[in-house]
Amino acid sequence: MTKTNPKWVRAYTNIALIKYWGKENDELKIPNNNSLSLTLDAFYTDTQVIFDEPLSSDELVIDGEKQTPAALKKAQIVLDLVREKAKMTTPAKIESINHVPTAAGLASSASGLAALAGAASQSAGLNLTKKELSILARRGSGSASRSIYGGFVEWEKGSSDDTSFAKAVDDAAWDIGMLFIIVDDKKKDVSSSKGMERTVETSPFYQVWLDTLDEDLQAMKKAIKTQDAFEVGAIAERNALKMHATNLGAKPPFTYWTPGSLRAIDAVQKLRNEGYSVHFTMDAGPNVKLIGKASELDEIKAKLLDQFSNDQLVIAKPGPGLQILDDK
Ligand code: 2P0
Repeated sequence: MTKTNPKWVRAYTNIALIKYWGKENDELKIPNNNSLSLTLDAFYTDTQVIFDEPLSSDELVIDGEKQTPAALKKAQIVLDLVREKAKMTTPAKIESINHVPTAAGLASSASGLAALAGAASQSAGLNLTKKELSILARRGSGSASRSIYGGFVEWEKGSSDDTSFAKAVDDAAWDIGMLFIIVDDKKKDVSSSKGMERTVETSPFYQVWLDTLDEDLQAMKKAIKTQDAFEVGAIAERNALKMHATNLGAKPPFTYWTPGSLRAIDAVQKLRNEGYSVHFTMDAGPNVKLIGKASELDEIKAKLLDQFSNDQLVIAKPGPGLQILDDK
């Protein structure tokens, strides 16, 4: 059966302030710990899925370029789950457009897989709840579970496919935002999936990470509730440094940091010494993300232009959750 009334669906990327690092179940992508993120307005993916009988197999086209079967694999996890729910076997064509600044190298699996979960289920005629969409997106990529919602979002680890999903925590409609320092746009040597797997299996620091996670999470929720941007940043920075420390303890050790990352971190510390309410976080790559008061970010960006180019500096404000675009 062909079901096509496909619409474009938009999902925004999110950056974790309490990181997801390690899986309890690789296939189901059930994490070892809860994570908490901020959805951002600056980077997003638009996706449309067309289930089409004449196609002989699934196709993935990103920014006009047909992707390899290897790249298609992750997307097919989501497509297969949607086909199973909709009781159909029709192949699909996925078309995606990533809206990221040219130099960014930030094409994110979070926005990509969340947009795909929304677009595929919409096109198949499934009327999924946000909870169901979060579960579906999670099966594509863990962090995508959080991009279903806007503002601050917590992904509760749960213990099974049905109980591991994200929830909105706060709409972030207050003075908070992020500034990305793009120091490098090359493909990373160790993918996040491989990196977290190696760390879970071999790093003696990993258990400490897990043991102190709940304390960070509770402190973060309190800081969000009191709308304390300085404290949100301070907790996020400590949590990120701990996550990156687990990687240094792995066998063999690895790091996502580059000399450019350290230059950016140094700049953040100098800004803080000057009195700005600013901290940083980093993910499975060398780019550095500043967390601060949205109202200070233009001034901070102007100061950073001494050391970084305009293309390397991107301000992001809190963004919305998944959107169906009726008029695209
Ligand atoms: C996060 N990261 O919480 C953490 C922090 C990177 C560092 O989620 O294996 O692409 O597809 O579930 O979601 C990146 O990992 O990994 C990530 P899979 P994903 O944002």
